[in-house]
Amino acid sequence: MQLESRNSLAINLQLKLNRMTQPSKSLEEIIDLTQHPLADTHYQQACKRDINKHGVLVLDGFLTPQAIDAVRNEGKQKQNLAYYTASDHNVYLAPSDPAYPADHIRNRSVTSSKGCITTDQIPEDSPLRSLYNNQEFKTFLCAVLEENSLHHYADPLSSINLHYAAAGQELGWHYDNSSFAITLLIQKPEAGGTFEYVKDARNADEGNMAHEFTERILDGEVQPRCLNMQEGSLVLFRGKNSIHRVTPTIGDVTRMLVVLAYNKESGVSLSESARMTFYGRLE
Ligand SMILES: O=C(O)CCC(=O)C(=O)O
Ligand SMILES: [Fe+2]
Repeated sequence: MQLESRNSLAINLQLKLNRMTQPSKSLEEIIDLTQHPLADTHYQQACKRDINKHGVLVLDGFLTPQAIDAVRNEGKQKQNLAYYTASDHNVYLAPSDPAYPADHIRNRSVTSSKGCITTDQIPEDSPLRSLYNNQEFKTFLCAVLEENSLHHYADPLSSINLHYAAAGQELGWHYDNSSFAITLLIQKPEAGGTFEYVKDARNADEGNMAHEFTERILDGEVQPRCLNMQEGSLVLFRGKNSIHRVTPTIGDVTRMLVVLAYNKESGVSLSESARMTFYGRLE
């Protein structure tokens, strides 16, 4: 064997070993555990009361400044890989129903536009991977959200997503399909990019789609609440019945937001149609 290729073999091996032995980041490097003692049952109970009362929990200063910087830099480096979508949808995120006219709230069209990178595009040593997989973090989430266990998505795309909303991009009014969402704001725009919501506007479990009330919200006749999110805030939001939107970004600073998605059961993939819509590919 040539000396050169033996050397490059040795270097490759060393690189692999480094990667294998590089410890994943510990929780205290990523989260301010003094402000947010995740393992403390009193803290967990207080968070649970908060989200049950308000439908949302905002933990400011959750990420350490180092973790925010690291993820922001990763986001900037990978932005060229983002898949951009602009889609028209109704607030129920359901195919239109011919039983109603096209301008009825059931079928009324709103626009969402954003870019997104997927789990497989998040760097191996990203704090996001350490956080997402951390058992203490998952135990905290289970306690607050009253879930038995949380599992990663079986497909390679859907567990950790980083969203980009550049100037003019927005998320139209909608009700989520999932019962909770977990987000981290990484970069706040100069203006706009505001999360607005109306708590418990409908009751999907009782089949109450609240057509009239929802229409009044879209017509601007109901004053929504605004969430005050800062860079580094963790937001837990129950969006199934609380309609929400994110207003268009204003200015040159792109809104960057991480979505951490878990399943109640293991081995579940995001549906193929949703993956094609959001990511433009299946794997
Ligand atoms: O961007 C946000 O803050 C919220 C995202 C959201 O509502 C969603 O992905 O369903
Ligand atoms: Fe949503």
